[in-house]
Amino acid sequence: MSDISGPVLVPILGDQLSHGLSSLADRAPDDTVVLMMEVSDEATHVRHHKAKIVLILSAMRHFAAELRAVGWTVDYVALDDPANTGSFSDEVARGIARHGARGVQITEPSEWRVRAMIESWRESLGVRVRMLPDTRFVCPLPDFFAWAAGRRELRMEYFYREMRRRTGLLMAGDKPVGGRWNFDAENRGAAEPDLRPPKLPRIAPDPMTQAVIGLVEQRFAGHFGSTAGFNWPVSADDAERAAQAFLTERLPLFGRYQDAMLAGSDTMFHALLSPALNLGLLDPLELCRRAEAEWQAGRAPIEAVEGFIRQVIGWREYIRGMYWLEMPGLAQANALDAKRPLPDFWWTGETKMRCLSQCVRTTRDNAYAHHIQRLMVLGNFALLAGLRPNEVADWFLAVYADAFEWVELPNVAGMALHADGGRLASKPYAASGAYIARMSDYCGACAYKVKQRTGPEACPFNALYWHFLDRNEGKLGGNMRLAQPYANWRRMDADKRAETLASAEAFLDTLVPADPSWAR
Ligand code: FAD
Ligand code: DLZ
Ligand code: SF4
Repeated sequence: MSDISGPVLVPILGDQLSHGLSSLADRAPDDTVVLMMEVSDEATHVRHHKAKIVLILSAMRHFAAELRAVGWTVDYVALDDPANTGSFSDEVARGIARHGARGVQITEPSEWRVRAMIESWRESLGVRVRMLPDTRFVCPLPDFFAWAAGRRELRMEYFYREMRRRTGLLMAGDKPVGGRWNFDAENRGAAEPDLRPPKLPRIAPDPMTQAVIGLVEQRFAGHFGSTAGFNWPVSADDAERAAQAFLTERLPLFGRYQDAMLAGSDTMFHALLSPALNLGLLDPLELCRRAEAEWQAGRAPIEAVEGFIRQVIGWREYIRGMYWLEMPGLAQANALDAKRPLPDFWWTGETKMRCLSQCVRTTRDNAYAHHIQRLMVLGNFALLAGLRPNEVADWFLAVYADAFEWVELPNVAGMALHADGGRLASKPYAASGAYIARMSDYCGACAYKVKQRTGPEACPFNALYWHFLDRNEGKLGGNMRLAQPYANWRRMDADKRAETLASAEAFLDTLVPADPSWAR
């Protein structure tokens, strides 16, 4: 504890850009210095997509300006400040010295790695460090742990019902409106080739964002991704416009086409609000109340609004709880013993598999792919091909504008790869090419034939699907939800099975491992 009587230093991290942040709530401007730090360590611990770095640095600069406008003193360390040390810990130490700060107050970080760093400050900094809960979620972590305690199965659906009761969203007394908790059955519309989802409103980069684009293009030139079409909200005002456009233009069809994929639309009817939510530019509960109001006003159907609210107060909150429940083990989890290195086309996009090349392309151009592209194309391929979970997780953490480990890792290791042994999902999301053919327009113009199972022209997903089941029979053969596919596999005659496995292996042999320096 220091005997200096200077101000309290309040570091605000790049995903804590909310005016109601707990670390500011009991502070007064005359006794507080806010510290914001652009540090190279955060951009390079995995080599983030250039547009993601632009988003975070520009949003930090906009937020600092807003804080100053309402009277806070903000000490802002820019990336190109010659004295910048490049790390949170060293910048906080420098900040304490600069201001003679008597203590540090910080909202708990969203990632385990950064929490461990902050806990070490208690020893290293020589001043009091107070860490406060992050109140920007619907479910406080202690409540999630209490919900999880003693349950054998931690299924999202039951957690979600608790969140509906807690928030009162789409509730009539203690019953769900419409008599059902979940309208997912109505949300499986396939892509119709002539579907034309509305274009997103253009958020033209202002001078502050343009300056950051210049800086990032120069400092992180070798990182993956393009900044050319940068269109992410970087302030609460931008995020409000983006939310309004979603609620009025895309929410009504969000549900029906939630699982659909079209080569001509990178966004479909999705919200593209995850970066703004994860940075703190939008409040998740308020957004859900506005979605509910669209249904109440008769402007959006129940299946769309319930589907959207389920993603936000169900999946998003549940994923966060699971991250803190399962860390640090989750980062090493590999229940299916997957050993194959990440193939190079995950970075280059150069593959004849059209579904995958489309997903890598939108990822490179937009730092975005929608949920089904992430889960059923990229994730499904990684699962079936047995890619190493830590390499897949590094890739997902690096390339998406919304990727922070708390939300990326449970989705990758748990939902997509089943690397957590089924803690999060009761069965792997494994699918053959037929699923992609049904839900997208990718297969028509693909070099591979989706109806063919074996041989050089066959869709690789088909043989890989059986290869996955066969090689994991010891671990998954007893899963009741896979009983039907395993029965089909065992019924197949021996020659056909051998031909299928050989075809999968011939394909796997063609994969060229990526240069690891893409990610780290
Ligand atoms: P929409 O489809 O419009 O959904 C609305 C909102 O619901 C999203 O903005 C998001 O906040 C929330 N949401 C939906 N599904 C999930 C989910 N599974 N987990 C958490 N929140 C959810 N989401 C991230 O925010 N960051 C990630 O790093 C991330 N990595 C993922 C990796 C994989 C392998 C998978 C399968 C999913 C991942 N997701 C991640 C979840 C989901 O794909 C994205 O939240 C979504 O695609 C964001 O786009 P959107 O705003 O258009 O979402
Ligand atoms: C992702 C990221 C990047 C690229 N850069 C910064 C930065 O310069 N300064 C900052 O405060 N935050 C950055 N972030 C987000 C942090 O990684 C994120 O806030 C922590 O990981 C949360 O625990
Ligand atoms: Fe993807 Fe197979 Fe369809 Fe090609 S045929 S787009 S590889 S699912």
